[in-house]
Amino acid sequence: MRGPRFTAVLGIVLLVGITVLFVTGLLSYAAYNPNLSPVNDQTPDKGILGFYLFSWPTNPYWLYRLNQGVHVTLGITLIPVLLAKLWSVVPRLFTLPPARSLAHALERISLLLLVGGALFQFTTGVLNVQLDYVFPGSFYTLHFYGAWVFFAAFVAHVALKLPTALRNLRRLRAEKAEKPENAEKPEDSDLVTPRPAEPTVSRRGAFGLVGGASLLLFATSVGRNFDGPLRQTALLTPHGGPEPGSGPGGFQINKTAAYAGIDTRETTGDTWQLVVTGRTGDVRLSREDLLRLPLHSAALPIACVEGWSTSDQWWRGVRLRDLAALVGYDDPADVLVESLQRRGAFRRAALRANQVADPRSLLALDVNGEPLTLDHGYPARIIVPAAPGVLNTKWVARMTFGDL
Ligand SMILES: Nc1nc2c(c(=O)[nH]1)N[C@H]1C(S)=C(S)[C@@H](COP(=O)(O)O)O[C@H]1N2
Ligand SMILES: [Mo]
Repeated sequence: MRGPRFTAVLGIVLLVGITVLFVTGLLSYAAYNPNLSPVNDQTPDKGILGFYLFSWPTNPYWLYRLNQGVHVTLGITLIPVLLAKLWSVVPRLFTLPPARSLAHALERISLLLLVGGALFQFTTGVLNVQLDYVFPGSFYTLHFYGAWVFFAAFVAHVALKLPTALRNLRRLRAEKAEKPENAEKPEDSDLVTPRPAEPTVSRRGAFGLVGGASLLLFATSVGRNFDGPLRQTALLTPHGGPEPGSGPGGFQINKTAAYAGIDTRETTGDTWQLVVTGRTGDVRLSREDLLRLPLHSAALPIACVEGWSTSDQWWRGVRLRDLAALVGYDDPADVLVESLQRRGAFRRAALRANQVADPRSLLALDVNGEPLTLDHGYPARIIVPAAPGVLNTKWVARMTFGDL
């Protein structure tokens, strides 16, 4: 069963899959506005690795939901393929002599980065999806640098191996066409175990096992991208947070107010005030004041880096560009949004001018026809089309417009 055909097929699946993971991963990184220093940037020393960064667009409004859904769901689905591929090449690990030439030695060292990188990326990714922040340092930093190391080794590996994989597949197909009985003959390759035990499963059976395992993982995680009964099918990747319940606020809650340490006394009518700062100084607004400004609605999802997202929710509130205009920015300006929250990672986030300018970008006061629930950010939260959930700051206390 172990042999060039098995390895080549799995390798080509991974070639396509990992390339998609890398591209969606880089896009996800760009979506965080990591150039809006210092708040959004966890990797200030990225140097040329940030060469491709661009202003993340606000169209189509489901862009991040799709990108991150593909990144996380595909990553989970590829786990059995990755493990099977590693298993299929285990004999290579023990080839003697360990290095036949300098080129061979370099190739084997690159495998360390390739295999180590793959295990590192898949492990940190899965842990993040499961909210298990057991690793030292920021997930963001580890997964970003890990991706570059892994992908560099991956590119080198593909350049070295793709011709062999394609040649093997072509040769095997030709042999099978000539003499069908050859298809079941042992193949001649150092991937083949010299003294194999009696096979207990056919190669087709092995592909079925890998594909079936992938399908099972897919079916038990894709539901994270939807609300309602579909979400219940995400058995393997529960969010672990509180059940959002039903009603207008009945969609996924990331961090509850209690978890974020929000003091409810600070959110009440007489205490809470939004401070908006800009060219013309400070403006203070109560929730009542905000409700008297022109209100607009937008149907937008929340889409988290962890790969879960909600369907579109109806948000109503004040346009960010109207708030910018209140403090002297009729032209687009960036904004730093700060929460009431005092501790924790997501208490502030910066948005770019193009995000502020979009008429659907709101400081939301209501959702689905009711005032925001405390867990969804009452008295006011940010909602921006196509942006990652982490930029949608909850329990907003202060907004500072200007060039960031
Ligand atoms: N103040 C504050 N805002 C926050 C967060 C937070 O922990 N604190 N979490 C962010 C993240 S990571 C996401 S995905 C969304 C989730 O919004 P929801 O809980 O309403 O679904 O809120 C964002 N806003
Ligand atoms: Mo998130």
